[in-house]
Amino acid sequence: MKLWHCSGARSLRVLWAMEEMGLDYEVEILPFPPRVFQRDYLQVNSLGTVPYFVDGETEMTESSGICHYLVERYQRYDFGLPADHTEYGAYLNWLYHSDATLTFPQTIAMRYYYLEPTPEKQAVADDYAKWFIARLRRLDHHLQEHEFLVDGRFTIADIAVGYALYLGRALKLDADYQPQTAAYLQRLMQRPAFVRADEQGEPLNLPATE
Ligand SMILES: N[C@@H](CCC(=O)N[C@@H](CS)C(=O)NCC(=O)O)C(=O)O
Repeated sequence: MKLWHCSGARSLRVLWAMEEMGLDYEVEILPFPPRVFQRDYLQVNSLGTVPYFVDGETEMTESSGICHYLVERYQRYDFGLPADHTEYGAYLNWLYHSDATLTFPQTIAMRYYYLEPTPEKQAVADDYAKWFIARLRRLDHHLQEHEFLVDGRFTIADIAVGYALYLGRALKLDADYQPQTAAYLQRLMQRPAFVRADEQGEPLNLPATE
């Protein structure tokens, strides 16, 4: 299997999952954003986004979906839940929540704070940054009573949601995290597989906003 990755980007979900599972993989690290700095990448993935993932005939572009694929395809329920598990619905909900609800407003904030900053767009970025923090409400509440998202153990749901918290930190939105949420992110970042995944490539270096 092969992953196309940019340091700090959503492809980190996949790299982290492959490291946790001890899978044999190949990784190609690209500059961010690749559609600007590595134009020929568009011939590999016409979207120009990362992750891009290939495993035999399978090719995928959705970070949380690829983590789910790895659990199912390789029967790695040590990192996921089977469909007959009582918390299966909650598990899928966190997986979808991670990108559709949490990372979506973050990427708009990132785009307008850092990649295409203009005075008018600053207000849009501020608005989406606030939206992201508001959308943490369900997670904040859950973490008051639980160490992990489902089944009392670490799964790919923690990878998918944990990455959104990690990106929020890179975007300097973490001052508004609740204490239990900040502590959860710290615990996740101490996992050896996260450290191995995160140290691949140059750190994502966002310019100062002021
Ligand atoms: N929903 C996709 C989104 C992929 C995506 O937009 N990735 C961003 C990096 S976090 C990207 O490649 N942006 C570069 C660009 O838009 O040119 C996923 O979860 O993987």
